This record gives sequence, C-alpha cells and structure tokens, in this order.
Amino acid sequence: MRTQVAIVGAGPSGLLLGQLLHKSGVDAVIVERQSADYVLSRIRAGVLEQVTIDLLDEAGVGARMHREGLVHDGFELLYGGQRHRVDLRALTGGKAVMVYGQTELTRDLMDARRDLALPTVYEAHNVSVHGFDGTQPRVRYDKDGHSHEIECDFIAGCDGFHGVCRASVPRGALDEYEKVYPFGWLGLLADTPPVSHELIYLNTPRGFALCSMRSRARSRYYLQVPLTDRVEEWTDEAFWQELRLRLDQPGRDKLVTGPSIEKSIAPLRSFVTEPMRFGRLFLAGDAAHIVPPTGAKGLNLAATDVKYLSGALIEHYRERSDAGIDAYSARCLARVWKAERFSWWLTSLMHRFPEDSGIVAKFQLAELDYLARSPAGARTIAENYVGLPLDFNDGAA
Ligand code: RFL
Ligand code: PHB
Repeated sequence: MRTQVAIVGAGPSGLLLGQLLHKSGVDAVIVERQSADYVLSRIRAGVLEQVTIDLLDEAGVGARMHREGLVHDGFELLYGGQRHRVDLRALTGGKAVMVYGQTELTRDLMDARRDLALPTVYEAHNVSVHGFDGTQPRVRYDKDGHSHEIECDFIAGCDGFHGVCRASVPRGALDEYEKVYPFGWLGLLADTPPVSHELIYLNTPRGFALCSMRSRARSRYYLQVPLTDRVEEWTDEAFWQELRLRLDQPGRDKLVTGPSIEKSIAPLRSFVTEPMRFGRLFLAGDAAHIVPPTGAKGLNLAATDVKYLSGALIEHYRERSDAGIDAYSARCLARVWKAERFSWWLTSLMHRFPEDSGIVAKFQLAELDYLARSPAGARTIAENYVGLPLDFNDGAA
C-alpha cells in the first residue's frame, strides 16, 4: 500500500490530522493498535479551548459539539474552605472554554472518517516505523495473520506517550525532560447531575479534588490519591465519602451520588521531547509531550500540534515549500513549554505533596488568595486556562 502520510495512532491527534489532511486533498492511512471501541472506552479530557473548537469546525466535525457541548464562562477555586470564581470571560476579553468529552470528540472524528470511507487499520499488531531518516519511510504491521507495509512520504507519530514512534528514533537524537509527581488522580464517572454548573478545583488538607462534568446529567470527579493506591481498593462508597470530606458544606448538600460508570487512576507527569521531528517522522500530541491534567491542556496541545503539522504538510504538497515542516518543532515547542509551565504550576499550587511540611500549604493558600483577589493574578490564571493566543510567540519578546 502507498499513501502520502502514514499516521500511527487513532486517538484525537491522529484522527484530527487525518481529517484536516483529507480536507486539503492529502492522502493518509491511520494505523491503530487497539480496536475503535477500546479507543472510545478511554475516559480522558473534558475541557476544550477555543483554538481546539475552531480546529474541529475547520475539520468539519464540530456540529454535535456545538449542540451538546457546554460553554463555561468561568470556574471556581475552593481553598481554605472558601470558593472564589475565576470569571474567564470578564478576565480574558470574552473568551470561554467548552466542556465536551474526549470520547465524544473522538467518536465524531471516527464517524466522519467512516462516512468518507477513509482508510483506518484498527487492531494492527507489531506496528513498526522505518526509513524516516531517509526519503522512503515505511510503516509495517501485522493484521489477521499477515504482514503489511505502507510506503509513504512522511510518518506522523500520533501514538501517545507509550507509542512506538518516539521509541524508534535513534538514542541520543532527542532530548527528553521529565517530572513524575508523587500522586495520581482517581477519576469517577457517574450519571448523576454535577454538584455545580461550573468546574470546581479544590485545594484541601486531605488533598486536591476536581468536580467536573460531561453533561448536565453526567458528572466526572477526581481525587488526588497516593501512587500506591489501587483502583480495585476504592469502592464507589469510599470515593463519595472522601469527596464529601474534601467539599465545602454547600457542595456536600448538593452532591448527588450514584453507581460509577468508570473508575480509574491516572499517574501525573510532565514530559517533553525536543525536537518533535526526526527526518520524515513527526511527533504530535502525547507522543511528544505530557502535562499533568490539572490545567486541562493535554488534548488542546495535541490539537495545536496537529494544526501546525497539517498546515506544514499541506504547504509541502500544494506549494512545494518545506518552510512549515522545518518550523514545525520550534513552533509547537514554544507553545508546549508555556502549557507545561502552567500545568506544573497549577499542579504544585493545588496538591498536597508528601514531602512538604505545613508551611507549604500556607504558601499555597496565600498564593491562591492573592490570585483570586488581585485582578492581575486572576488574569494570569484565566488567560492561561482559556489558552494563550496562537500568535503569542510571534514577534519580539
Ligand atoms: P492518545 O489519546 O494517547 O492516542 C494515541 C493512540 O495511539 C495508539 N497507539 C498505537 N497505535 C499503533 N501502534 C502503536 N505502537 C501504538 N501505541 C499507541 C493508542 O492506542 C491510542 O489510540 O494520544 P493523542 O491522540 O495525542 O491525544 C492526547 C490526549 O488523549 C491527552 O492529551 C488528553 O486526554 C489529556 N487530558 C486532558 N487534556 C485536555 O486538553 N483537557 C482535559 O480536560 C484533560 N483531562 C487528560 C485529562 C488526560 C487524563 N488521563 C487519563 C491521562 C484527564 C485525564 C484523567
Ligand atoms: C475532566 O473533566 O476530565 C477534566 C476537566 C478539567 C481538568 C482535567 C480533567 O483540568
């Protein structure tokens, strides 16, 4: 088989890239290790920035998101037993975010791909990438007992943190920066009305918690837990009880509990690969960088990588210019590091770290109170949360 761009991974990065390339007449084949149902069963992100919303519209898959997604003009910070609202719209000159689950977004992209009969190979085994340091890249995989090879011009590594693409770059060619946090997030999804119409981020003596949602009838909650905790040990009742202990009284009064639909523990990590390109292999999304979920940036960063990568590849085919390809990594990384910094900072501000003594919790409370009360502080949080403008890094500093 031959194509122009072979995409490894059918998560949001790979599917969105495929869609944008197709819109501009560039051929792509997606090769995914899992089944489509498995990809859809992974409960992950929930908050989309305007840049991501615009890109989904550009890809022609935004209709259901606009119908069913919830526009959020603000969120609440709960610390020292008090709530403070961050008014995103007022603080950013009219910007907001959209609550729309990654599962739904992925489903929309998969449906569009299926309707257009674009090629996706699910349940591809032993995927490997070759020849990307030269001019004839290839992707090989096994399926139904047979070996297959795709010849292509470029490979897009959209295969997440544990994928094969980054791991196939020769050792020493990429610099990797990593920080692993000493706790995880235990997430629970339930068909119960959310405790509030906006998200609440909680800094409490018992640790961080987050009250989020997928719709007006479906809640998503997270609790900071030690890395040693196992999800099987957490009954639904224990989860609700711990959430109650972290909430304030109005929250406890409004909390509606019910059976979980999904429960899982995610470790927290900051990670960046530099550069995000090696020869004719491009890394995009979680394959190139990971943020702790506190700032809701992971999927949004993946979307901007894909925006830059699709633009660069389309420019290559349409205008025979490699300017975009050559600029890809630096353009992405300028944005990535800002989001990495924000996510690390918000994580540090909101969680209890096992090694910290009581004074650090006091520093956190003082900083949160400063941020909430100072217009400059509140703007700093708001402009990062809604996402920095795409041209933020253009021009002189
Ligand atoms: P994905 O989603 O990991 O998809 C990669 C795909 O590649 C496949 N794959 C392979 N395919 C072929 N061959 C191989 N060898 C392969 N190895 C892997 C995998 O099966 C998979 O289908 O990466 P992608 O597309 O870059 O998307 C990134 C996002 O999924 C991720 O950044 C977000 O989920 C992060 N995230 C959030 N981001 C936000 O922007 N807003 C949020 O509110 C938000 N909340 C979250 C999050 C992530 C979380 N977890 C569980 C880590 C909340 C949580 C709890
Ligand atoms: C979610 O709803 O899954 C979610 C929302 C906001 C975050 C992280 C996760 O910061």
